[in-house]
Amino acid sequence: MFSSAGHAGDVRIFGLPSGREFKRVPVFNTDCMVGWGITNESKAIIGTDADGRVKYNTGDTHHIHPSYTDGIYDGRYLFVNDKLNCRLGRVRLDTMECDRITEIPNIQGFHGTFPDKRDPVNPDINYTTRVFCGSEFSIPLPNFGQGIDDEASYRSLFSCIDAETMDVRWQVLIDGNCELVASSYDGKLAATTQYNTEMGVHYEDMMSAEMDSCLFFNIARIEEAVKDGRFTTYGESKVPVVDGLRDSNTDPRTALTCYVPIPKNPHGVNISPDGKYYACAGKLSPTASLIAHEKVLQWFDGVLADTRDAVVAEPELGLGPLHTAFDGRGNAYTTLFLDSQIVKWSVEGAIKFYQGDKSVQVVLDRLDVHYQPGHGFTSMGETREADGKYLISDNKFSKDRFLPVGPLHPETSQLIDISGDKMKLVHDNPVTSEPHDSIIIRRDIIKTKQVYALDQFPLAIKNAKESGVFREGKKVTIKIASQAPAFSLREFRVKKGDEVTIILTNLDKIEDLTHGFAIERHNINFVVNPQETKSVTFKANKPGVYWCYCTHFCHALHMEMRSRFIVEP
Ligand code: CUK
Ligand code: CUA
Ligand code: CA
Repeated sequence: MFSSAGHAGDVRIFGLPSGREFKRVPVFNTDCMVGWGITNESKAIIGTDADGRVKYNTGDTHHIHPSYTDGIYDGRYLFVNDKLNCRLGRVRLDTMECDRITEIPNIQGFHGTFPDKRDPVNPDINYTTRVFCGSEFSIPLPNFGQGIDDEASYRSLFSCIDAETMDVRWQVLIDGNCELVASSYDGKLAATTQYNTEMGVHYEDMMSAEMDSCLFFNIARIEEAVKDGRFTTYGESKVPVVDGLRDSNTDPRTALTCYVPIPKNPHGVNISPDGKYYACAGKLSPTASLIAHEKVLQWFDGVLADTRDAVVAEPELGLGPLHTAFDGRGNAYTTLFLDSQIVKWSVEGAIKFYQGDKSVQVVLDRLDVHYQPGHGFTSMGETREADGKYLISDNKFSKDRFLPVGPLHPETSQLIDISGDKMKLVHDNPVTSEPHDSIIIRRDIIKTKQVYALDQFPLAIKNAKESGVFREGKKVTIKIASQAPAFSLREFRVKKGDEVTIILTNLDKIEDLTHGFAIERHNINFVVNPQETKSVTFKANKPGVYWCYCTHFCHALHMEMRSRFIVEP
């Protein structure tokens, strides 16, 4: 299970069904264990300001989704959003490390994200090439001080990022906002729920209308418009922005967007594993709305007159419905925030009921969870191979459920067996705030590299004999190697005022033999895995002797694994 960690800014990896946590992968946060945000290599990925400092060291991840091939996770990438600083991060699944971060222009509140599942026009491309990103907060465009009080002109954009290059490909100007995002299995559509079709600035305005929307994007048409030059740009951004506003898209045969009305401040949009339906939870309405993929396509073909007719069911489920997951056997599981429940319901049953057959039992089971669930998700549930084994309810409150640990409580992650007719709660975990959204991947899909290869690192030294202190004016480069239980240099000397770059290569080849490198009173701390190279750059300002030591327990002589960094006055 891979979880986005909310305002902690990282990604977490758990084993199931035990719920044991294996690893945290820093992405938008700073992590002094591995040195994320400290090493030059990680800073280059995160992005730096003119002074070489990390541009943002905060983040708020909400959604995490892996790349697909043929409707199934392919083990290449994980994509994770940062709502706070509008960035998309990419984690390589072979090393479980973040390798790219892209900042999206022209938006605020980047919330929902989902990779596409195949190309809308080229049938040979059956894997993820784009990532869709929705922005929740509307702002003046461009946002450099004009239009502050003209709130009616604030707008949100829907963005598309290239999954390989991580460049922002295009954006769509819309009415209302974006919240969650989904992508269709045939690649043709992306969807986002909109709770603020009112385009209110204050919460009472945002909930004034009875109906909001699920908004659909016709990907092939949008890319056609970009190709034809039918776009604008804002401020310094070069990203093409096409017009997806309501009034500009009233002719279905040319429309880029389709607004399907649903009640009320909807939350969550999830597509069923057969690719047929989008389930949107009502949040302020006790219902979920089921929208048929085929009917939305019919509207774009000019065959379906009223967009509301794309809704094929709207079952009443309970209070505060947020997110829906599927088991691949025709059942849906919706989290009820206010009722603190998971409700299991039949998709076909709900459709028949909506068509008028009131004898059908729509709701099949209810299970109390502890307490107030946000996301619920099933094993492989967002793929064609939904296996119907497990559902996890990530609950926002634990209250009195675990040993008290002070005013900040852990949250509760609950494992539910959904293989039978009745849901069964089988395990509970306290989790550090906050696993926001997660996905459960079958383990055979993940194939990791357990040891690096030195030739991946241009700065690596191949042999301890290449170690040394290399001076060019006031710039000093220290090349050093780690090999248990010693660093290749017992000491290295620089002069006060030098700019020092330390390049550390771990020459140990054995799996799991990681070393750390920390310098007393210099705010430097990172690890190098076997056959990996990392570097740090800093100013030597304080004359003296500073011990460098290995922080990662590596050997019986781990404590003795040290070197002296000497700054001459
Ligand atoms: S949103 Cu938080 S519970 Cu950001 Cu995924 Cu629904
Ligand atoms: Cu090397 Cu501890
Ligand atoms: Ca609303």
